[in-house]
Amino acid sequence: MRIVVLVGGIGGARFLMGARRLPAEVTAIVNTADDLTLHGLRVCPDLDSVMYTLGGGADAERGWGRAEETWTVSTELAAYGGEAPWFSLGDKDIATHLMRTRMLDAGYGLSAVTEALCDRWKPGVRMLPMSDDRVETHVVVSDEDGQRAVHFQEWWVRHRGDIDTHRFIFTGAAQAKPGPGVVEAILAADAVVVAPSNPVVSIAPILAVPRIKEALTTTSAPVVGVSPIIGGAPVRGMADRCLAVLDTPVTAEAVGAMFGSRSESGGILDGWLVDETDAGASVDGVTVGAAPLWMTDPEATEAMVRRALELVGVDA
Ligand code: GDP
Ligand code: FO1
Ligand code: CA
Repeated sequence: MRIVVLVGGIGGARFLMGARRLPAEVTAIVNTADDLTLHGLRVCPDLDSVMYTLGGGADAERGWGRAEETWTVSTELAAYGGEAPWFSLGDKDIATHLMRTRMLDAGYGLSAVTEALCDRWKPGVRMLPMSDDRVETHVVVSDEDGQRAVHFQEWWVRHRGDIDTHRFIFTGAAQAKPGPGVVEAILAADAVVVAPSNPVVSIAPILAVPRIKEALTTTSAPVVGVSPIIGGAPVRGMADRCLAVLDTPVTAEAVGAMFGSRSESGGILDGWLVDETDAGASVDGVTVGAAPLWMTDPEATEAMVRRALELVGVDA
């Protein structure tokens, strides 16, 4: 059994903690549009959240970066006035970015670099960046300085999304090729699952790579999504602020409709799993089911993955 899971960072990582318990080969296609270059280092927050979480090295409380982290480099940079004061890299984390940047500079693709980093972390799933090409989410905002585009991390971390926001742009996505193995994995899958990741800034950038979207619409595997919205709110993070930018209601039903029906509306879904609280939700052309969607531990999450697969007739 081959399962492909589309994921962002921490929500995606938690979901994979359950998915990897199934007797299946799991391939994660990971968002790379949060990535940035800082102090000359290439930083890939969603890839690292997944790799550290599945590898047992993540700071579970913070949701990003390493456990038992120290901040010496960051403090020293600040003493020079050279720190982006709203975005700090931990010392242990910096080693990852040094290794990644060194390999990228030597000419390896991000997928090859990720595979090499995973030799250490052994995440137990195959981790594929959505693309080896550079794709970055930029956000068009306005304030007293006028209208401009800022990097996603500046919008998310510095402004906490609390700024007049017009739209998200997935710079480079339209020209980006899927990463090596991505299309092949989708076409060879027995099921494709959209994790309960942020639909606007984690899943949408993956879908913005044209040949990934095309593979999702043409694969013979069913595609089932799991809602990150429970009872009208995201479980954590700022998906509500992101959805507001698109004028999309913060409901499981509206997010399902946003992804849309594969058979009827040029969307990607055959099935959509919502929390029991949201039972009764309906999405045109999509089979909607309800189950407990709180990822309290890997066992509960495994049960949730199984329910998602059952919804589209796949028995794991
Ligand atoms: P990020 O890239 O680190 O922001 O993480 P993701 O995009 O992968 O996931 C963020 C989303 O995970 C948020 O919108 C949350 O609502 C969702 N999420 C986190 N924990 C849970 C949970 O226990 N259940 C469900 N259904 N969604 C969750
Ligand atoms: N989030 C913060 O809120 N503040 C930070 O200083 C910060 C640093 C950081 C460094 C490396 C990394 O991989 C992630 C980091 N994050 C930080 C999290 C990240 O910006 C976002 O949560 C994600 O990109 C949203 O998925
Ligand atoms: Ca993310």
